[in-house]
Amino acid sequence: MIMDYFLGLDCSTQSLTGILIDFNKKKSIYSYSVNFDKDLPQYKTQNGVYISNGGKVVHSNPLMWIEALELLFSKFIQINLPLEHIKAISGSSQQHGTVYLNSSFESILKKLDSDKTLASQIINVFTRKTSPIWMDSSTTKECEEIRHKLGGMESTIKKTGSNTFERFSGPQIRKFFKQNYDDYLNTSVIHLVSSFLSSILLGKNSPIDHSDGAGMNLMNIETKEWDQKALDATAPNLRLKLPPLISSYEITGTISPYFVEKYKFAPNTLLITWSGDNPNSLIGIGLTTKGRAAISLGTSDTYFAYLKQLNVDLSGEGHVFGAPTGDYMGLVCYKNGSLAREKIRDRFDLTWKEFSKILKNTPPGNNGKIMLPYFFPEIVPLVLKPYVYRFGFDENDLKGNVRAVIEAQFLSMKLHSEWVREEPEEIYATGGASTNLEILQIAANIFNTNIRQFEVTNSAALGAALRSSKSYYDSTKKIVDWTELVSHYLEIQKNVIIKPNRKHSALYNDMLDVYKKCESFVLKDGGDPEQYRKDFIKKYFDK
Ligand code: ADP
Ligand code: XUL
Repeated sequence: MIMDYFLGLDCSTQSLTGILIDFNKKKSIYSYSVNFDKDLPQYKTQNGVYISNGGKVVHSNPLMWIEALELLFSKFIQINLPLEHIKAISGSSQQHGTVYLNSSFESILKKLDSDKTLASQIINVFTRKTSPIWMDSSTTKECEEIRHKLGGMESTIKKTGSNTFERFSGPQIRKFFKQNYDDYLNTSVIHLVSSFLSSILLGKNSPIDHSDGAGMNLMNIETKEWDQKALDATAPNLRLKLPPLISSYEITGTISPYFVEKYKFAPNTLLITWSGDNPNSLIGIGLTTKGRAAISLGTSDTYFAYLKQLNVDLSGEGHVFGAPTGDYMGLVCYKNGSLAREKIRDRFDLTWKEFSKILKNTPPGNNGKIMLPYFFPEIVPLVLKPYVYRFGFDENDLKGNVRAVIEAQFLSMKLHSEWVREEPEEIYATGGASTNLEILQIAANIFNTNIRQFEVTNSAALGAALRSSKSYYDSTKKIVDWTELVSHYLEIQKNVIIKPNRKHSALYNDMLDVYKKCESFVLKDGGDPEQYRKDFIKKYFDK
C-alpha cells in the first residue's frame, strides 16, 4: 500500500493544530489541537495572549509555541501515528507577529540534543522575551512616521500592499528599535511567527515566504523583494536582520535530525516554507480561482478573496498579501471576531447552543437595535479606544445584544470589504465559529449570498498540508494543478450550503445604510442617525 502522508501545522492565536492528510484517499486522517491556555497553563496566557496597557499592547510567548509543537508531536507518538510515512510538512501561523533572536539561535538549532526538550535548549536565544502579535495596536506613532517617510498613505499602499497598520511587523520593529535600542542591536535575526517555527523544524534560519512577508510593510508588493526605502523608514541595518524572501511553494530543506531522532520522522521528510494563516486558508478552502470569497471566523474575523492581478485598496482599510499560488489575495481583518462574540455569550452566561437559539428566534433587523461592537480596539474601521456603542437598547438586553453583535459584525464586514468583493456567487466559511449555522445564516442574509460550510474548520492547517503535497509532487515532476488538487480534496468533504432568505434582503440593505450612519456618527462626526433608525423601525417593525 502506498502511504503518501502530508502534515499541515497551524500556530494560531489560541492553539497549535496538526492535520495529517492521506493524499491517495484525499482525506484528513487525523487532527489534533494543543490549546495554549489549557494545555500549557504555566505560560499564564488568556486566549493565547498577554494583554496590557488598556488593551493596546498584546504579546504572546514564542517559547510556548515551541512547547506546543513538542506536545503535539508527543501526542502523535502516543497514538502511534505513522510519522515515518510523512513525505512533507508545511505550516501556517498567525500573521504579522515577530520573534527577535540573538546570534546563538542558528548555532543552537544546528546542535540540538534530542534527549532534551527544545524549550530548555533555546530559552536563552530571545532578545525580546515576548512577541508582539496581530492584536497589538500600540504603534500608531510608528505607523505615522513610516507612512510619512514613504510619502504618505497612497504611496505606502502602492509600495507595500497596505497602509501602515499598528499590528504589521515594520511598525512593531520600529517601536522595538526606538524603545529598546540595545536589545535591537543585540538582535541578529527577526522572524515572523511562520518563519520562526519553520526554522525550528529546519534546524537553521528559514526564509520568509512572499505571502506572509506582505504583511510587514517591508516587502515591495510588486517585486516581492525587501524594499530598501521601507527598511530605511523602519529601523537601521534592518536588511541584515531579516531572512531572505522566497516563494510560498519553495522547499526549504529536510527535517532537522532532532525530530528524526526524537519522533521518528523519516530523515528525508521535506519541509516547505511556512506561510500566514490567511494565505494558507485560501488554499485550504479552495480559493485558487477568481470569483469566490471566504470569511474566516476565528479569533480574528477576516474576509478574503483570491486576486489574479494586483489590486490595492487605496482607501487604506484592506490589504493585499501574496497567495501561495504565486498570485495575490485581498483581505480585510477585524479584531472583534470570536472574542467579541464570547463577551456577549459570557456576559449572559450562555452556551453556544443557547446563543444560537436566540439568534434563531429573534427577528432580522433586531427591532432596530444596532450595536457598534468595539469590545477590543478595532482594525477596520480604525478604533483605538475600545467601546461598545448601542443604539436603542442597553447592555442588559439579552436577546438584543446576542443578535446585535452578530448583525453588526457582518454589516461591518459587508460595508468595509467592498473593494475586494466581485459579487461572489458563494462565500466559503471557515474558522471555529463557522460550525455555528445560525451565525452563518445571518451572514448569508446580510451578504445575500450562499455560504458554504466545510467539515474541516481549520482550513489553515489543511491548506498547509495541501501546500506541502503540491510542492512534494512538483519536486518529483508529478505536477498537480492547484485547482485540481483542492477540488478533489474539497469535493470529498461533507459541505453544507446555507442559502440567504431573500425575503430579508431589502431590510438588510436599509439596515446597512443605518449602520453606516451610526458608524459615521461615532467615528467621523457624522450627523445623528436617530431619525434614520426610527424610519427603519417604522418601515419594518411598527405594523
Ligand atoms: P484561531 O485559529 O484564530 O485561534 P479558531 O478558528 O480555532 O481560532 O476559532 C476559535 C473560536 O471559535 C473560539 O474563540 C470560539 O469563540 C469560536 N467557536 C467555537 N465554537 C463555536 C460555536 N459553536 N459558535 C460560535 N463560535 C464558536
Ligand atoms: C490578518 C490578521 C489576522 C491574523 C490572525 O491580517 O491580522 O487574521 O493572521 O489570525
